[in-house]
Amino acid sequence: MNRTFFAAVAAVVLLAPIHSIVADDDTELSDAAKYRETVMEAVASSFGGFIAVYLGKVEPSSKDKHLIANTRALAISSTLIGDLVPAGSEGGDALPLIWTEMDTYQKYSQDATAATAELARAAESGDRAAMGKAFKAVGTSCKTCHDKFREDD
Ligand code: ASC
Repeated sequence: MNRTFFAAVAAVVLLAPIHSIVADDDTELSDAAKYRETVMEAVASSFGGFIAVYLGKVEPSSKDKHLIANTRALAISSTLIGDLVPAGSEGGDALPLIWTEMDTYQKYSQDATAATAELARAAESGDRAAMGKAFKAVGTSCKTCHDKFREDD
């Protein structure tokens, strides 16, 4: 295998995960729907990062730093949820009900903003019990909205 070919294969392999997030395989989706998925992936990733550290599945050298950074990222990306459903962005896993019950969607998005901000505050305080309580509230917020507005997996 010559060097250029090897470099080309390596580039494809390394870039594949980024491509799968930025450009959905479903070419029917509008850019706005793809953007919704990109932001929701960021929300899920930072929540997942917090959970992995909080539950001790990983033990980074500075545990507090990871709890704080993941929950700050989560709180920031969650502030975008209310803006992810403009007219014309229907599709993907988002159920059409969002656009007929927009007030409820917006209320849930505000709940997510509040719950994730509380989790970030709990992480910054270092209080494990407060983190546990806020963690549950964030999970409930995700689930409440998904049960009503997201297509079942
Ligand atoms: C996640 C994720 C969700 C929520 C949900 C909580 O990490 O991707 O959709 O948590 O499972 O109930």
